[in-house]
Amino acid sequence: MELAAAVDRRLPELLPGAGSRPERVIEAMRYALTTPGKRLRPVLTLTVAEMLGEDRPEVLDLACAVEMVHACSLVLDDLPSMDDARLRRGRETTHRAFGEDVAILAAFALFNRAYALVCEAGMRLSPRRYSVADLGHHLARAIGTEGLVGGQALDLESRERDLDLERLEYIHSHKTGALFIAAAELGAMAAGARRKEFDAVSLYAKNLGLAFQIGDDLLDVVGRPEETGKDSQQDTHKVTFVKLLGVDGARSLIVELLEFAVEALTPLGKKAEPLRSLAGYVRVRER
Ligand code: GRG
Repeated sequence: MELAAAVDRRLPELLPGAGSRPERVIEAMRYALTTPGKRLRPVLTLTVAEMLGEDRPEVLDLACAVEMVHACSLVLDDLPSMDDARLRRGRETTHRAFGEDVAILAAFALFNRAYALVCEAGMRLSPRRYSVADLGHHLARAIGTEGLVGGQALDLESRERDLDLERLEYIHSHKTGALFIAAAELGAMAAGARRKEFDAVSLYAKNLGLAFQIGDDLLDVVGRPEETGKDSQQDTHKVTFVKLLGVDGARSLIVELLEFAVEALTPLGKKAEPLRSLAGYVRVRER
């Protein structure tokens, strides 16, 4: 995909140059960030902005900031005290390659680079209707206790006996959905979206993100490590939609959520076609 390739090209340019200090941390940042991933969240930011008429290069930096937050969350998620994962994107996880101390520092360095980028790109874009503070605030809210951290915390403390739909939806829509929503909203804000446009892409992203995470649970059971780049059956001790609804039930729920996502785009008409295609991709993905 062309937009994902643009993200891949830009990401390494946004990190401190070779030879800068602290070398090992910067090397770990580069490792965590530039190992090939699907780049779905930054593609979402770019697609939304482009759909609403904003395609200046600064949007690419905003999108890369979203990918940096995602990369940070993966490094933290993989740590021994969290998921204790061995493989990510087909390679050793960052803490296994660099040590836990360096991995934690690299995660927080990526996190802070992301906020700096949002400020830099936001100031240059200076979008109609939204301030740089709006951009930073939306991203911050998506990550903290009302977002990724909140979802991850409940995920970690949940046991099989806690398996219920309401709790699962809370976990998934926070630990994964929140960054999808922020990615789409940042694209909308960069383009100076009107209320109706903003709400439509936000609702679309909410359903897309939830469908995507259920797909992730499904791939943990039925996916092939050569495709997913991760070990299978990592979630056996966790509460997942697949455990609650079975493989077929989880598949049906993905289809239903993607239909909701596409329905949310109705007010945007034909111009939302690229977002409909993105939903189609999430439906059939195998990695
Ligand atoms: C402070 C940013 C921050 C986070 C702290 C660790 C944590 C809280 C949250 C974990 C969130 C997390 C990793 C959720 C799982 C999301 C998910 C489905 C990841 C896989 O995404 P893909 O498939 O991966 O898009 P690629 O490798 O393609 O980028």
